[in-house]
Amino acid sequence: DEGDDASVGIATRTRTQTKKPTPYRVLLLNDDYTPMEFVVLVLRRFFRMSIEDATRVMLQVHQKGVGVCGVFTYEVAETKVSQVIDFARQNQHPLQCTLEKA
Ligand code: TYC
Repeated sequence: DEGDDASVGIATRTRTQTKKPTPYRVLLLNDDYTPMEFVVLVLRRFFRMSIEDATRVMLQVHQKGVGVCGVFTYEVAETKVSQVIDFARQNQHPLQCTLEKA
């Protein structure tokens, strides 16, 4: 009867959805010195964009000051930011990249 180990159940709840990670936007920032073609190369190399998409995002950053490269998990977003900044530094460009909660 109730109280015996054999007859006392354990309450459980089933979650239908698995937990989704918080998305983060990777942003590219404008500056006066980085060549436009280098920014397009960065968008193609690290964000796998077509020439058309890369050119559109580069021009948006150039005109508005900031643009979205993509949305990723925190870990992936952080890696992209580091890769872009390292690559820009290696090429003596001041290009800056950052992330924000989407
Ligand atoms: N403003 C730069 C120029 O006129 C081009 C540029 C675009 C730089 C986007 C950075 O994230 C950037 N050469």
